[in-house]
Amino acid sequence: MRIFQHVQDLGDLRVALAEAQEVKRDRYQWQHLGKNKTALLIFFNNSLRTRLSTQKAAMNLGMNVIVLDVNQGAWKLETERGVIMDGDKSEHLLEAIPVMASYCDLIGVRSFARFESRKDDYEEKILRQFIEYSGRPVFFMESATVHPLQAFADLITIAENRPTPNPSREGGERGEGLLKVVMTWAPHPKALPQAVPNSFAEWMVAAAEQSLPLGGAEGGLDFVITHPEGYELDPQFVKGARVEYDQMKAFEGADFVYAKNWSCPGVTRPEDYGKVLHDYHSMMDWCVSKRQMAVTNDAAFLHCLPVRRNMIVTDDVIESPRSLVIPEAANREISAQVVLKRMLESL
Ligand code: SN0
Repeated sequence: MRIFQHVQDLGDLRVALAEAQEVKRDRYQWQHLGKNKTALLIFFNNSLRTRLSTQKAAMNLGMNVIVLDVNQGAWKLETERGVIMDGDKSEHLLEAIPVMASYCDLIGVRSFARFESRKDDYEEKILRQFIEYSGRPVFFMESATVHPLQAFADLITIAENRPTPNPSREGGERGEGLLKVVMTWAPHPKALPQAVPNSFAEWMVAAAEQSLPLGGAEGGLDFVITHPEGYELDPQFVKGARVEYDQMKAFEGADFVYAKNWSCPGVTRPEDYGKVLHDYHSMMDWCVSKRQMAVTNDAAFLHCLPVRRNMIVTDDVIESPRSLVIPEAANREISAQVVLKRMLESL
């Protein structure tokens, strides 16, 4: 694997999930693979889980790791070609990328949406330059539009925690024994990227398309997205996934609830790209609480973290035994290790 950006880069998800379980069985069995190989992790934005879990995954594989926080001590980087560099940026990405690449074998990059231009963000202007000018395999550690290491960890967590099939789950109101996964928008005071919901949708749609046996009696997946009007996600990620604007209706019978805030994707009104469309005080009904969880099928709760309590989710729901946020975060080490392992294998 030379690029890890989209679900397709991983190929057959059954194989990938089996590989994740093999990593869990003994995560130190490939120490030879990473010997004398170096992973460079570059962060243009803050990180806790991505930084630690990816570093741990690389160490599990016997790799050396270099972490660079671009904003803490590196030269400020210019990313636009053609500008006269008389401002605060001392170095151009076009020199920095090949230099950084010369010290490593694999590169991971975190660079969030900048919300200056929808086109630049959705064309992945920064990550494209790393792919083009580094000559190294590049994995996305949350880019402007995707967060695939998170979505892979989410899929692993869902597969591990799906309700065990039993005869009473089949047919009837549960449809064909489908596993119901609901992704809900929730309020937040700041404008957040769409990377996490884009990838989660992309991976759930792929899991449904590949008929992963996640439901009862080996049934598939019923994926529903719920959000206020105006927050429609880009069709390249949601494909034909069902959107239900009534949050309570969407939650009915859910087995998993995935909460996340995102700013306006600018699909219907490009001029609103990256905006918070309503004052969050008027949207607090969308905060996931016992009220919505009561109509689910005793759903498990997922969130990528960091999460703002009592904005996205109430204390009691995130602290309940049905909250999987900690095992979900722990699976970030596993998803990263599968990806790094595949990249090492194809060096
Ligand atoms: C990021 C996001 O894409 O939503 C990273 C999630 C993995 N989240 C934030 O930036 C949260 C910032 C905040 O102040 O709550």
